[in-house]
Amino acid sequence: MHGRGFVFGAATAAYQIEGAAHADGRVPSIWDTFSATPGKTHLGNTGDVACDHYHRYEQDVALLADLGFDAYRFSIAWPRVMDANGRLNQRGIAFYQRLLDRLDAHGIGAWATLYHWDLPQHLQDRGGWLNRDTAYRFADYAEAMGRIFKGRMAGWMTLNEPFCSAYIGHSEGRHAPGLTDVRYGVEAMHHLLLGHGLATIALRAHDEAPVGLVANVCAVTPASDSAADRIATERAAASANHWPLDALFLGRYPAPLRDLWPDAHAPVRDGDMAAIGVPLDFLGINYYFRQVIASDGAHGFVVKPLPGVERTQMGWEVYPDGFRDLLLEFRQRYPKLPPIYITENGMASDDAVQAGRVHDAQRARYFNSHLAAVDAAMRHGVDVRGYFAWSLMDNFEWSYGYEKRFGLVHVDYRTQARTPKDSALAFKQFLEARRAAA
Ligand code: IFM
Repeated sequence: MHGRGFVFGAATAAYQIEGAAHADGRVPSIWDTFSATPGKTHLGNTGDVACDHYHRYEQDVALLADLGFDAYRFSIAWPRVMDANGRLNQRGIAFYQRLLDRLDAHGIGAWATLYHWDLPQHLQDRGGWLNRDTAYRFADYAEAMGRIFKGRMAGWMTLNEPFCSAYIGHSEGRHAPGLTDVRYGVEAMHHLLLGHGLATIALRAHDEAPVGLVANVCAVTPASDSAADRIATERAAASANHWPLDALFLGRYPAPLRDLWPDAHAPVRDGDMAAIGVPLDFLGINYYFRQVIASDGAHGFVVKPLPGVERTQMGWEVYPDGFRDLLLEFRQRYPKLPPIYITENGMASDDAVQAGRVHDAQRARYFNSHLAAVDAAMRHGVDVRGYFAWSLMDNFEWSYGYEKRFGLVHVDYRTQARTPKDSALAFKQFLEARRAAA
């Protein structure tokens, strides 16, 4: 990680920061609908204004540059760049051209995610990810983005965290579109991954920048040595980690999912698994925490929080060893594993500005310990090429609204003032020292 080519960046996503929900021809997304539905988000918070990044992107890119990052991971909002008839919206596209111009001016590499959960509502009205056709519409969108932004990206990411889109959105209902049937989650995952495979080919038809998919993964540990807890943990690992990754790199869905969800079936057609398994230039990994798993007494599992361990504002356990162990596990499990970028890692804390400073010592420790875990995995031979902190700034944390603060930079949502937190200043020092040593 101290080598020259290793990329250090910060990450965001469109709906979480942009705001300007009705500007310049943007059409509604499933998150506009979901967050406007009473009871779905903390205090009814929405992304209508968020960090107003749509109007403040110049300041935000300047902040990124000042902190010393050489890369920025952001997402393109599909509802901003295409209308309901699939026609391109030039005013929405112009925003991303302006953003890319600013990044270029500061010498910051642009890493664009095509889908960070904001499906256009008009596609949801036709079944969304439960409709196979959405995978083809996603490929059309990817084709247009590859053509328009050819030569401007350092890297492309098709999907962000298909587990969350599929399972949290369609099986648990805590995310848009808010459906609650385990069978829907399994169908949605298949169409998402099919869309990813088709989009990868579509991007490559125009652009040479590396293409990858971003998966969230979670360390899982059995609560006891009992056979029941160990089997439950295998099932938890299958759903939390291996579900998309086995499909991408082994050409099949993990067997324990059949025991976990016996009534759910992926709608696989001939050729789908080959399309999903298109070789990737890199895999994006998002890691945050560990879960301790016990059997639920039937064919499922429950999470048993360990008492007395360090946790974040989300209640997530701080467990850097799990990060190293997962990276090592993936290298063993997937002979076709491409190089890895850590596309998200970070923590939420209840931060406040005091006399112009934000003292978030826990976050600085979190970054240190997790970077050390990545470094340890690299020393054991895992090919990691970059690390993106989540997030550049506090933002709309989905159903948790604005209560949870993941930013390196504090955002006052009343005034939109940005204040780099102590952890951002520590990151800046680290990046300066690294540059000086290079
Ligand atoms: O804020 C989210 C992000 O959108 C996806 N990965 C996890 C982050 C923290 O919950």
